Amino acid sequence: MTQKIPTTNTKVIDWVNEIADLTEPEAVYWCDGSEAEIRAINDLLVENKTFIPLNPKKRPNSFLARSNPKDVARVEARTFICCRNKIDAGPTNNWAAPAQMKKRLHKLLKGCMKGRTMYVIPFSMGPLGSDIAQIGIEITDSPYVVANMRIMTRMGKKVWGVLKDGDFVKCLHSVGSPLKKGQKDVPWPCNPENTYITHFPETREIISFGSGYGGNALLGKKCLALRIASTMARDEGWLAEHMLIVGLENKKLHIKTYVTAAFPSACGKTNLAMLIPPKELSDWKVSTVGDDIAWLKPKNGRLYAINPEAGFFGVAPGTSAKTNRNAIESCRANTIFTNVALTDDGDVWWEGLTDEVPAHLIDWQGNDWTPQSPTPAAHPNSRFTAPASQCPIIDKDWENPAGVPIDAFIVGGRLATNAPLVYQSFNWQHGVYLASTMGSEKTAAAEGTAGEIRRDPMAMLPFCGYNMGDYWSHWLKLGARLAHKPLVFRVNWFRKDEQGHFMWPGFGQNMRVLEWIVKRTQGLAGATETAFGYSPAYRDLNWKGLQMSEEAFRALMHIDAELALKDVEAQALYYEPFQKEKRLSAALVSELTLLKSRLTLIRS
Ligand code: TSX
Ligand code: MN
Repeated sequence: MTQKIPTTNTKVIDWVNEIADLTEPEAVYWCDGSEAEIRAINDLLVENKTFIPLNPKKRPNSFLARSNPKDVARVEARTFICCRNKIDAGPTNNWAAPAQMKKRLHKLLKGCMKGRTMYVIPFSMGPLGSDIAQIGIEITDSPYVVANMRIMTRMGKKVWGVLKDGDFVKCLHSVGSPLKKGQKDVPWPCNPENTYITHFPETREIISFGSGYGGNALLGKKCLALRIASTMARDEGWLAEHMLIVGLENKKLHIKTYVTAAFPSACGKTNLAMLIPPKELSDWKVSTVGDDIAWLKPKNGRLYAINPEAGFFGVAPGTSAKTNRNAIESCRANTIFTNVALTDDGDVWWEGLTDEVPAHLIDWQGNDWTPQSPTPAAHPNSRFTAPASQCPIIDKDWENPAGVPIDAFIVGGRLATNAPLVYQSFNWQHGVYLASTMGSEKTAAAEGTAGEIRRDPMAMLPFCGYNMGDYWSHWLKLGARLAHKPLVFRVNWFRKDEQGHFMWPGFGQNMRVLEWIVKRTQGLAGATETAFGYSPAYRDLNWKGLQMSEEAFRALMHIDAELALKDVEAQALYYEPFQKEKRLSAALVSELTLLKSRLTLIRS
């Protein structure tokens, strides 16, 4: 079938021709985003055994994919920022010189799509035509990527009308597994030995080779919307952040505000984005704008945020009707599941989905599984790809091209000791300091000493496309110029007592913390000055329907000055590489000095 080329943009046409000449695919297909197209792609994936159709009575129009066991997650060791000067990638990124990396990739890409179809996917990150949105074009030899990109982005022919003869982010992806004449394909082609996830921020290009999984392959997400977009945002004066966006409304109080939140992995970000308040707090309505990425632009002295994505690529294990009913509803149909288990009646299952474990399953590697099996049925990083529009509490303005106004930034981590439930920064500068030092405790002994904090500044450690020190300076400068700065809050749902029990019930009960945060933005809630920031007193939180004594709350909020001073020393060490490179703002050094003096004054 010969297609009419759907664009007159010569930059697109020249690039597509150049890549086709280099990679030598059997055919080139321009995606239009139509229903007929996705039906044909799904049929092809079923025929290739990449997709197993699920029971249409249980899970309409949904599919299960099983990846190669060597291709199950993002590969940070193989992820590169390729800018001219190494120092501009900073001490937290892998760096390669652009010309050298291009040379290496050129060798790998030569003929790499032989025997495959090359798909051209036009997509918009953000509502089509929004002035906060960006257009990308992904070239890929993976139909699985096409099916996922159709859920995760606004994909299809409408993009050409918005792009016209404008610029776009070039996203080139190959599974790196060419087929010889007559060679039978495998369900999950990939090339783990030669995987490279590379970013060229100066020319706004992404080249990804060898992996078909998640952020390695769906290039609109981590590669474009975070790594490339963060450098665009630095250059153009906005923010591209690894944050959920949530609407919080209380009709009785005549409040509707939006907040964003950054957390490292395994803190329940998607759960917070879709939180269901306990019944005693049912005058609050929570609505989801996004669960992973926020693009924020200043306008009239305020920050307005859009969710650049159109779907959820959520971690399946641990997601249940109890922990996140809205996520479960979101993937009831029209969903791609990757690396979860298959039930005997053609549905999906994963650890934590139900209290009762099925007596028999097919595990993520296609093997028989019973509750006695030594390995999990679903891979710990197994995923659902579901349309955001299917979320029961999706915000009415989630596709508003103007974005939603943001009143607060929440940052947090997973800390067992000496990290209070919630506190507010003294000001913007102090808030940037709090976000720059956030992180989670290392758990496995293999990853270092338990109790040690793995810093994940703004949850951007693997996703910032430039020097992290410069990124902090960008935050400081951008906020300083805002007339209406979002308030910054640090939270921790994971404090444990001496017996190792969680001290805070978490989940829906976090609404009490969100209520205090929203009321702070409106000047409606009290706080007390502590060494860490402004903290709620017992009387400042709404306790209706939750039994927690003042004593228990005090323990949850307690600051041990001695332990905190040890952490100040650790933070100074953590800042050192940025300081050596002269990329650390004096403002952050000052914040550390001020915290140290506050703690010294209260040390007994
Ligand atoms: O997602 C979580 N959130 C945020 C919810 C909006 N999780 C799940 C772990 C991360 C994937 C949590 N786990 C949270 C939380 O607030 N808190 C905890 C810790 C915890 C676990 C179990 C209980 C309490 C706290 N169980 C009981 O209290 C009975
Ligand atoms: Mn994420």
